[in-house]
Amino acid sequence: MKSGCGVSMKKRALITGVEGQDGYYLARLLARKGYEVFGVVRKKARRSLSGSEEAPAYERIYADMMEFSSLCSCIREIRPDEIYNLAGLSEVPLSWKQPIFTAHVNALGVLRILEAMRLCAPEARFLQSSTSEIFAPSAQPLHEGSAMATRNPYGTAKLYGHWITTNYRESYGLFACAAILFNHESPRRGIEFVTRKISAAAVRIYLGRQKVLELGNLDAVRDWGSAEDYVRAMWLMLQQERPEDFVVATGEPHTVREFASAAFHALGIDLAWEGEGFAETARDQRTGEVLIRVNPALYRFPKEDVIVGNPARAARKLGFLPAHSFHSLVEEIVKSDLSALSEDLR
Ligand code: F7E
Repeated sequence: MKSGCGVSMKKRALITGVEGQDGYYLARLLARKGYEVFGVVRKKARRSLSGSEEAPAYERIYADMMEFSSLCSCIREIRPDEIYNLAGLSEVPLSWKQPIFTAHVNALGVLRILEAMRLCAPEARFLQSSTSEIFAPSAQPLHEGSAMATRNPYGTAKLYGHWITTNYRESYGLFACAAILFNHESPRRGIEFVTRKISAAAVRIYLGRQKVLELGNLDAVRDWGSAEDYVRAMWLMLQQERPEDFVVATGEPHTVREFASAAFHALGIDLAWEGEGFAETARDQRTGEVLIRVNPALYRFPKEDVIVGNPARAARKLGFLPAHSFHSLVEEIVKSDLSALSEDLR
């Protein structure tokens, strides 16, 4: 990008939800690409960074997804070239406990920021972080044209965010697109998601700090990719000539049971599964101790089906291929938990 007097200027990116998992990786990616990165945060930080903490790769800018005027001022001030909307509640079960908040942020929040962009920076490019939860369950891998139907307040609010992005693209001609992200994980994933829950518990069991891990539906199938990879797809989408939506997935189905086996295996523990349904358990093959059992209270209703994506279009049009395999991702998360917990115990 060039300024009026011909001096080369850095591109400017604005990220909402910058303090979450994806925000961390996206800000880091954009900073490495030479962008000036601005991260929307709601509150002033209460403490300064401790010596070992990494400095964020972005400058903080204060605004709130509930407050339209704050988003307008922030966009007017930054004049971003690219806006990445990652803000929102992301835990599906929590969206049942906070359905109204979920709708305010995950649905109307998208509308507020799109309106702010339309009024204050219509030339900017906009990416909505959409989700596989907008699709009707299907035995077939889900693609950009798959039928949409939601099962929970999270998915329903995200579906609004998805469609309003399409509406603003088609009716106002904004460069606005949605990355339809399937489950994506990293060492920075919250402990409430099943991948980090399994990894952290496996490490605690390995270190003798926990006896048993309780899980819900072991047969649930997910398409787990890497958050670090998926933010690269987001960036690629905003570098295209035309705004288009893309499924961002690996195309590989894995059950929760497989994830747990891989996580324990990364620590040298091989699991033997036995029993069925609520009575299923996993024992340490060497010691015979039960390490995993099912807790029916952790099942979700309505019962979920397989959620797997078809990443063909992103590979073909964006040249996007994930760098992590399923096993390298599991190992990365487990190793990170192992070093963090070993450090804490020192
Ligand atoms: O569940 C099953 C659970 O909570 C994955 C978010 O990023 O991805 C994420 O949503 C699966 C589900 O993620 C436990 O029933 C079994 O089938 O890690 P999760 P999620 O709900 O799929 C989508 C694409 C998003 O957009 C969301 O924002 O694992 N499961 N046992 C369990 N899940 C949890 N959390 N805990 C269990 O004990």
